[in-house]
Amino acid sequence: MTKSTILSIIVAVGIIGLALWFSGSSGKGGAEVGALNTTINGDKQYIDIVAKGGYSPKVINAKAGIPLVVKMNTANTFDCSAFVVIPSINYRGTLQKDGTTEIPIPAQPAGTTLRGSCGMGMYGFAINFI
Ligand SMILES: [Cu+2]
Repeated sequence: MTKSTILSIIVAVGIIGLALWFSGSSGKGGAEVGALNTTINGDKQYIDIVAKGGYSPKVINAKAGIPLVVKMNTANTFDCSAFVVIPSINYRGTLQKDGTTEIPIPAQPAGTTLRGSCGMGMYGFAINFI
């Protein structure tokens, strides 16, 4: 082997090593998606919230840019958390007392937060689009 062949092998190994290192670190970046609380199914994402004496979870991380369906689950919910207001999408609705009411939310831009509350504003929840 000539010196230049050896040199080019060293350079090639170096480039491959760098490429692997970068793809490894971007893989870790991708794992941040695990911070999402929603379940993505097809071109929509879904989150279950329990509405009873407030909302649980109160803070949700959702994916920006795709529609979200909030599934509000109630079980003998007779308090005011059964009335949901999400001002920025003009949503006002009464949940069924027992069961699941779906609230469709159109795709939102990254870095925005959508806030919802009960009718009187004493119980709240927030959805961060990341
Ligand atoms: Cu209330």
